[in-house]
Amino acid sequence: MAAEADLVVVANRLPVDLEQLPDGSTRWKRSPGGLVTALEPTLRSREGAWVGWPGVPDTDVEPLVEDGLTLHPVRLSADEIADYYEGFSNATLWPLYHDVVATPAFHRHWWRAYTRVNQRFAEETAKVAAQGGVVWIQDYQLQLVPGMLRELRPDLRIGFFLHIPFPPVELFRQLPWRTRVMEGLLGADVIGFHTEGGVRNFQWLASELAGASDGREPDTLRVGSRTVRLGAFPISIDSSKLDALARADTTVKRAAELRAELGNPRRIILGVDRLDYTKGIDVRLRAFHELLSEERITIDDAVMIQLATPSRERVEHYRHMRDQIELSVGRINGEYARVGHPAVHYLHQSLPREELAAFYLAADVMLVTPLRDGMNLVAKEYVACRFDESGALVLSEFTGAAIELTSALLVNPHDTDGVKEALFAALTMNDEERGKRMRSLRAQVMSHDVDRWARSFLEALGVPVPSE
Ligand code: ADQ
Repeated sequence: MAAEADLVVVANRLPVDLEQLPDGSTRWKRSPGGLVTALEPTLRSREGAWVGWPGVPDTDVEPLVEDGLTLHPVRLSADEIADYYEGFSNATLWPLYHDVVATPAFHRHWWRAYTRVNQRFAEETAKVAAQGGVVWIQDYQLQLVPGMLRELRPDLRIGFFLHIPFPPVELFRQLPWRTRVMEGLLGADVIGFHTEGGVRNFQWLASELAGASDGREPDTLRVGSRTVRLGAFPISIDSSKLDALARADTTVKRAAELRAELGNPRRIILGVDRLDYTKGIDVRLRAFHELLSEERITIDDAVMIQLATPSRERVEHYRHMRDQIELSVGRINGEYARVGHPAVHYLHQSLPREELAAFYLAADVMLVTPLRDGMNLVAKEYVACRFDESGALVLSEFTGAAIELTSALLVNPHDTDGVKEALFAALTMNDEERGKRMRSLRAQVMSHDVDRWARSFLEALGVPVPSE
């Protein structure tokens, strides 16, 4: 059994996936997300642990110790994945917290599974954390864990970070279990959001639903005898690593190759998303379609590439949305493509980082049009790749990123004419204006990376972080 850990990260998923091979055996595969990259050095330097589901249901897996970091798997059954994860997390909370852009479903048996699974995460974490240790819980799947863990282990310092928007007051109040969720979150010592808007919404609801009162210092709440600190901690990316990847000869060469393969159009428009109804992929296809049909552009002027990572394919709403998007792509190509020259190139695939960087570098216009998004890392990744200080970013106002990336062309994704005009402006912008905007965007993204984000949260939680 691994030693107890001073710093424990708790997330729905482990930073590695257990893969089941055809012969029934299993092996670990690393799944390097931004969060892992940001937290790994701190976790390793503090003999840290990570608690999460390994990605395969109904399987008992022993903890894995790797380089001083303990990976502690939580067992989930196939039914629990259906009810806690695909159900309550992704068909209740996800649409509710994203401004009900899809209708949330409220089912009592989903809620019961969510409670049961959160309790299991709390119990597993309680076993792993050292006396007086620090626990950092991630995201909407685990909102009850802070309160449950505090019951089990009042000695711990507990942080919680929400990666998606915290919704407006009237929307959160629709949740039948709103008080339980609020009390769960208030078990933390520090609760982090991407934006100040999230902090304000939470503050109001905490006093309304859970009787919290304002603390002595700004952005603190009194809950019984405890003080809970709230804060906006906008997440980011490993900016310098991505900048270096984009500058690599192989990436520059691949970007030129991509342009040539597309037939050297004057402009390339790019969209990159997890295939999700919050991302507004339909919005940008509509804007592009209308510019073509109004003959303001042709496919020699501009082609569009949409990269979409497969996501949540077992949830009904996602299957329907995928059909709709593929129908639109087919329709645009049917009307405007020539043989060997599609108007829209659509890849329903997840690409390696190197290839993704080449796409960012090849694209003259990046279209990021979510109806609602906690942050949106894609917008920041595009900026980090533009070491040439070129390229134009069209960005939805309803992303967390819009608060920091004010030099983008900001759009309201519900306003098709507005998106269309911004896209046209981005396609026709002069070099000087484009350069000015991109320099300002890069100044922000290169100085605010994911390491700074992790450091500022852990410092708020009272964890001294060693400098590099
Ligand atoms: P997501 O909703 O997944 O994250 P986002 O922040 O855009 O959204 O991150 C998506 C990631 O997937 C990016 O790193 C991107 O490069 C990658 N990706 C997308 N399509 C890809 C493809 N086809 N191939 C390879 N990689 C691809 C949630 C919240 C966000 C918040 C993050 C972090 O919804 O609002 O920014 O967490 O907190």
